[in-house]
Amino acid sequence: MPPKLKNLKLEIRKNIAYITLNRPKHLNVFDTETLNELEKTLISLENNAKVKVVCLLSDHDKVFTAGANIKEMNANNVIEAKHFAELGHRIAQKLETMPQPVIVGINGYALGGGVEFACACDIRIASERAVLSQPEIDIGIIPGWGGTQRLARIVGPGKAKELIYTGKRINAEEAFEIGLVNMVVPADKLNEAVKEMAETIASKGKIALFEAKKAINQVSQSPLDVGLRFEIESWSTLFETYDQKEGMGAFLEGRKPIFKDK
Ligand code: DAK
Repeated sequence: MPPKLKNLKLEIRKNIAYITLNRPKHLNVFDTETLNELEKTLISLENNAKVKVVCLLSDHDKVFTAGANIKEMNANNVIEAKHFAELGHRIAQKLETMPQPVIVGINGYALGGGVEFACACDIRIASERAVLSQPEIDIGIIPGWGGTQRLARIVGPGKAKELIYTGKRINAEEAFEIGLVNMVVPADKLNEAVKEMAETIASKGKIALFEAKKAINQVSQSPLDVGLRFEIESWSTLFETYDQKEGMGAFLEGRKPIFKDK
């Protein structure tokens, strides 16, 4: 059963789940309530056999998210701060390791925790109006939901240090140049671009898709020899599947494959 949602919207269409951040009056800021909803939603989706791709979007035309709720954090005692930190970490971890590929569509500001969650997604698509920043240094902290680690793995330690030490904002074009986003599209085409990418991915066989995600995730978790061994194991298990036989058979017969996710 999908959870009851107040600060997010969830729609599932054609094997694709669309999660939309929906607190426009509060700049889609992540407070504990929203984080709890997001965690429950991701758990319900990872266990939903019909969902092949997950998309994360915003309903606000100027903001993906202004990040974690500074007012709430400022009032935290040590125990609450730890709970808040762990909750955010669990969500980033879930985005990164849930079986389905996750695509994030970034429109407007993506600040702090918003960039951290985006970095945990598989594919980042930005609108021309996107502005990304890790501004935590300006409020006396550092990124705390994996930002020092994932951002550095995506753009390299040098660029991550520049962004995190200065807290500077970069626009979509700069984010594309440093490899932080996969592509940049006009603002009014963002949701369509995310949907198109999601539909392309969802048209593939689910088992191979999920194995590809697991194998590529090894890059940040294992040395090369372990990752290569993982790929051999993963690759060969696919030869037990209907989709491998269908895919190769269809190629040899000169037709389009009809995958059955089994
Ligand atoms: N939290 C709480 N309130 C926020 C907020 C935020 N992140 N961002 C904006 N607001 C509030 C503003 O205070 C203002 O409130 P009122 O004055 O109306 O009561 C209202 O939203 C509208 O903001 P502005 O007046 O500033 O609106 P503008 O359109 O002029 O500017 C802006 C929009 C998003 C560019 C600007 O508000 C801004 O720069 N906001 C600051 C964003 C920021 O620094 N975000 C990073 C947050 S730090 C952790 C791990 C990770 C994290 C935290 C903890 N642990 C391990 C525990 C992550 C940290 C972050 O994300």
